[in-house]
Amino acid sequence: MKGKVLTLLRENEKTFLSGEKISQELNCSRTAVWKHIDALRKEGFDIIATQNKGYQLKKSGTLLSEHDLVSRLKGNTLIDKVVFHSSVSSTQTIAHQLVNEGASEGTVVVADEQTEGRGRLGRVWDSHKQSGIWMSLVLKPNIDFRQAPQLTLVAAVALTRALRDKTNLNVEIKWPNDLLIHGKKIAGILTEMQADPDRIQSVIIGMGINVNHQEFPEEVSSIATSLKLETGEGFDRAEMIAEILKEFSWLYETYLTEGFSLIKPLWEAHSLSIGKKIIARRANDSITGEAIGINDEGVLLLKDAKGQTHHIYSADIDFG
Ligand code: BTX
Repeated sequence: MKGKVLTLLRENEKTFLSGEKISQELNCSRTAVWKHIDALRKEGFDIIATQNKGYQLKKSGTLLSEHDLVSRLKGNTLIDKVVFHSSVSSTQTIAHQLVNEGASEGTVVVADEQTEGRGRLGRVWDSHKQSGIWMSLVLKPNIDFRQAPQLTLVAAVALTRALRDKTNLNVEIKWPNDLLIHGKKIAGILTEMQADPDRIQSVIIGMGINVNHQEFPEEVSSIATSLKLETGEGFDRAEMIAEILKEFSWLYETYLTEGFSLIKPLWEAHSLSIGKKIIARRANDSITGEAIGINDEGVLLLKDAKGQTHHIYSADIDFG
């Protein structure tokens, strides 16, 4: 009910809504309306009340809340359930647990803080409270498990488009899972899979975006940036999440119906790696060469000095 009150206020942001109107719309008492307004204010929503006019939402709260997210994601055809925690070890861990308990496609786990946020290969992902977007999305695509890494690229396109749209910043994709602004990391994607021998059970797409950070811990301060550091402005994280998931939703649907070939040009349009001399560091070796593109499977193609083309399925990339 609190979420519904919030939705109504948001839908009427430019006017006042009387307590009576809200109570009629939601079929509850005016006292109940007042209680929900009070609870929303405690969550950080700036709701003004004027006698004879009613309530008006001034601006969204700086705190993330489940009600706010539910209200923003209403209408997103992919999102089935929103699970919000103020603090968790990792949204990936929670998403895996939820899948084991039967969570459906479109379950999204969002946290204000992660105490054990992780990147690839067990690396640490700094996930301070009240600054970033830390979320994991459960997918159950009917695809071959070898195609699952393509979903990282779909997510990279969605994130890039959403961040560019909301900030006008030149966000670029560094294959396969980093988003950079002016060469510094603004976001990372972690794709994890649960699979039986013959089929994918679920793919969990973890996205970490640095939004309102003023500073970073020493370990990452030279390589990381945030939207606030780049623009001088703070951003509403719930609004940003809604935009990212809106982009992801249609791109994912396009991917499932049309295949990766339609996603590929969108990815290439924002790629920082293509045409650059790079060093691909794999588990057991490194290859230096020019990144000449990705193929229809999303695999990076690297041409070495001898003109031989290597297929890079997984690696860390440094620019040479
Ligand atoms: P990655 O392995 O490509 O990058 C990890 C590296 O990035 C770290 O070793 C560190 O150098 C640097 N780093 C750590 N924290 C940050 C940060 N906040 N900003 C920029 N650079 C940083 C990238 O892995 C994938 C990250 C996915 C994070 C999401 S958050 C929601 C979900 N839950 C979870 O535990 N992980 C994912």
